[in-house]
Amino acid sequence: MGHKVGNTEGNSGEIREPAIVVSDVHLGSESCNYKQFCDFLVWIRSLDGRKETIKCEGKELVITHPEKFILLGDILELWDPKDGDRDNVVKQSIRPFSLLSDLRCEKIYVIGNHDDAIHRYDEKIDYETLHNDTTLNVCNRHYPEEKTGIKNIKIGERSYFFIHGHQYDKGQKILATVSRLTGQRWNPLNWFQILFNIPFTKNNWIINSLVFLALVFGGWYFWAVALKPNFGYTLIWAALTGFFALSSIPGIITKTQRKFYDAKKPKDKTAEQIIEDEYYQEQKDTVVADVIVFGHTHFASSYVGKKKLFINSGCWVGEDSIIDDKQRYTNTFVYIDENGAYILKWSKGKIACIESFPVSKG
Ligand SMILES: [Mn+2]
Repeated sequence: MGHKVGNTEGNSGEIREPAIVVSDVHLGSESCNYKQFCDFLVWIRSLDGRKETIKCEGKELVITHPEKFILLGDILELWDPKDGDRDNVVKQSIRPFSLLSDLRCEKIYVIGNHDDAIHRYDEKIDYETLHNDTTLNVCNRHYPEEKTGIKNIKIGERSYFFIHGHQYDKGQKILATVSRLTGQRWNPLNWFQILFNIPFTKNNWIINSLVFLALVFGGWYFWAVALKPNFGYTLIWAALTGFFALSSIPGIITKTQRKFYDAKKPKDKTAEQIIEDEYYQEQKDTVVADVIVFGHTHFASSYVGKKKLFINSGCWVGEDSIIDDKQRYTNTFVYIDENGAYILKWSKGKIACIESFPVSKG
């Protein structure tokens, strides 16, 4: 095993063995490539004590077991799970997390926007020791975290910084601003999502919405015509109406929110588009690293600019497709060793090289 991060003298954490990065698995969502992701984890486990050599842009790449496995955000789909039901997230998480915990390496879970609901675990899970003496660390916004005093992770000659990437996204600005002003995470859709996942609401939201409407309109009739204004009845009517409003409206919103997200998300943008289309604000960037690895846009790609190399780790949802004349691959991951970084694709047990960023020698 290589060196452990925790070097308090320098500003870099350093590792000697590779790191593997995945993002945007969206476990529990409609289009998550759950089975392929599990197979991929089994393959990583099989690298223990074994090497796999592939061809990457004319050169040989020797893949070995990682020292760090970085989950770079949106691993869980807590905003828009299949059928709005968070039980689907639990169902699709048991196997991946059991495979993950078995891996003989350090696991870093960086929280994205779709799994922001678990941000409290940032403080609760800090280098938690698992059954095989490896550690799990949950990071709120990026890795490494500020509180460690470590600015970046050095692998070979390059320094790396890992961030989910919604920080570069205009569409996420309003949420971030309100959260900063109120001092608490603000996400109205998440609030409705949680209310929807109360079993009584989840199972009966349609009938509840009919009861709600009947109470609203029936209430007017009884109040004005049949009973005449009466404080006691009005109070009961108001309480019942409120209860059924809370038991139906979250269902209606949860079931229609996908349209809202689809219209708003900057999905499928390349690293270049995200960095150059004003998403990325240079003056606010205080990251000290040669390479920024991020996800969020579901487009495995790279960009050199702003004196940095940006690598997008892609996603594990949907199929390979052509977007704006560019080939977009899914089921991708970033492999980093002392010789450079690589965007690779997992495809039925075969590893394909999408792009490579070797450290220039000499
Ligand atoms: Mn995201």
